[in-house]
Amino acid sequence: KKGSVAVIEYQLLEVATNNFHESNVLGEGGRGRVYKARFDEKFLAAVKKLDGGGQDAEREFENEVDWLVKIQHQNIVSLLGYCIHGEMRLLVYEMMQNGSLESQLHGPTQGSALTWHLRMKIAIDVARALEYLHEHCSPPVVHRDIKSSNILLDSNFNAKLSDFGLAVTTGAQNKNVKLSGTLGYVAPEYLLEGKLTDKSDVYAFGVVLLELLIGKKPLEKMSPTQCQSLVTWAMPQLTDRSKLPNIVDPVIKETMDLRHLYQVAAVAVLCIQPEPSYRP
Ligand code: ACK
Repeated sequence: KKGSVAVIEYQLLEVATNNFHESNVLGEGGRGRVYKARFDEKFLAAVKKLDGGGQDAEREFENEVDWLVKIQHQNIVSLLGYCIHGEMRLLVYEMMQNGSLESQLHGPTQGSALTWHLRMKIAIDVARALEYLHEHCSPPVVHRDIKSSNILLDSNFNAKLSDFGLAVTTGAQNKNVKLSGTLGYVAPEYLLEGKLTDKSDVYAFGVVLLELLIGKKPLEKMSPTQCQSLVTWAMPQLTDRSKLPNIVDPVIKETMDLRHLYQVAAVAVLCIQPEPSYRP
């Protein structure tokens, strides 16, 4: 046992996932497949089997275990156990029956299960997880990869934050941290200047809020250079209230501090197709 997280025998996981059979695949993530595991009649869990991804993958596996041993919160997915078996790295999580927010919003059901009330509740759940990481952890923890595919929903649609492979604490050592995250969610000051603070998560959370509101995905197929030039292009345009995209509510447009609007609008520009005049 490490903290309250169990070290689980590989053979047990083979049985629980029916030898990692295709029929038990819950989905595919950036670092590997996730399988449904049945330990007995009542107890289900999700097992992430990491692809052998070299040093980066190994570092992310260790980071994920180290953080989730320390961090426990009702809006953060619980790590129940992990397993190291030769080259194999397995992470065992509580089962989140309704999958990711991304698959709910952009999958075949196109968000039809998500009422406005639920969307609001999901936003509050994620905000609670971030409040915990930024305000109650000492030193504060920056997740660095807030996005809809890392927000999981349980059988009652309670939202929990997952994937702490890239999480870091704020502080001096961040100077050498490699630029990472997901394009479309990465804060402009981090992308352009490498400046990382807990506000980078807040920016990404803003993108998630817009996804919840408008049901569209941010522009994730852009190259880093395209994304960077889009952000650089967007910034000066957004210092003028009258140029703000129509998605911003007129009352908010009039009353909100322009610096905040500027940030909201920058997110909106990243989420919605750029104007035809823009050429990356
Ligand atoms: O969107 P999904 O259905 O929900 O597909 C992805 C896939 O695995 C890769 O991340 C699903 N997934 C991840 N963790 C869990 C979990 N703890 N419980 C249930 N499904 C999960 C995710």
